[in-house]
Amino acid sequence: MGYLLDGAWHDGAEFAGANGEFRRKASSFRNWVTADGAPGPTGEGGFRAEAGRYHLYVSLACPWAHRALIMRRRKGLEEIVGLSVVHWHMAENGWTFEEGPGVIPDMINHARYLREVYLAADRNYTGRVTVPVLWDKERGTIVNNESSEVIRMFDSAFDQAGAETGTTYPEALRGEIDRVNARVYDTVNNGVYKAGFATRQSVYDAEVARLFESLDWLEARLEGKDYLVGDQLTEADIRLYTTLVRFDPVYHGHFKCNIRRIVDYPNLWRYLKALYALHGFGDTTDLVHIKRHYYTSHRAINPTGIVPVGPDIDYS
Ligand SMILES: N[C@@H](CCC(=O)N[C@@H](CS)C(=O)NCC(=O)O)C(=O)O
Repeated sequence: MGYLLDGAWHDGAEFAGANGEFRRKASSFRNWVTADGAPGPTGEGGFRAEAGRYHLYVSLACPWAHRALIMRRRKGLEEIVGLSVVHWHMAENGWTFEEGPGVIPDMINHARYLREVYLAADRNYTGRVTVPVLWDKERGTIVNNESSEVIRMFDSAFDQAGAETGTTYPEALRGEIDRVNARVYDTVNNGVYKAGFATRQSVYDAEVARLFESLDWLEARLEGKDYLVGDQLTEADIRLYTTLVRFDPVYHGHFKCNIRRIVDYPNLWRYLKALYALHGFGDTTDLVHIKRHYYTSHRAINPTGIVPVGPDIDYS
């Protein structure tokens, strides 16, 4: 755990704000790969979608990076966008490429620590060194390190560069997808972190209450339905999936989100199992990296680093 300040690495975590709440800092590289290289919604242009030009850095443990991994597989981008996978253990040096099962070393920047990739893009970088990272081999820089934007690029920018067609962000459903995403992001995807890293009882109590209100709302929403928005798989499902699949194995115990488990919700459990079975979902879910990462990396909330054996869950 640590961060870069003017290009220098500092060990230590500043999770809590003054009131004991967890604050997630905004991502800092916000350019977009587009079909023709025109600027996207933010940042500068010059990042045209091309096979072989871009490289994705992920952790298999991280729910934000997992979104990008699902989209990369589902859009048939595995031959088009390269991949490196960090080691699950994030300690005093942040994410590393230490050898281990499932780790894919960095053959692009030959980094030992992920921070070297950030420094290759900006040698005076200040901020957290997070995954996912989308790297441009041609310009030698980070295009974007915000997962919600990386999945939008993967969804459409590469369609003429050899990707599978089909979108998870169809025009007619965008308003509804955005509304669902907003609540799910704040109270579920990030909600589990806000509960887990709270350092005051009242903050934890409030965040857990908000999280379970949203899970109850999702449970009702999925009654008689296979997907969150419309009757097709959308980005909203991908964004919810990566939190749901980590919930019972990690967030329920490690982050103390334990009013109910996902298996206790008939609709959410049916929905989670159905998504798990789809191409790109279960086959990108690595419960070994997931459990080891959380339980061994967050020593402030699990000082022994012991990884629990259970729960015994069969997602298939
Ligand atoms: N807003 C970012 C968040 C990414 C993020 O926080 N990733 C975590 C792993 S789950 C990370 O790399 N944390 C390292 C750190 O904060 O030092 C996104 O969605 O892409």
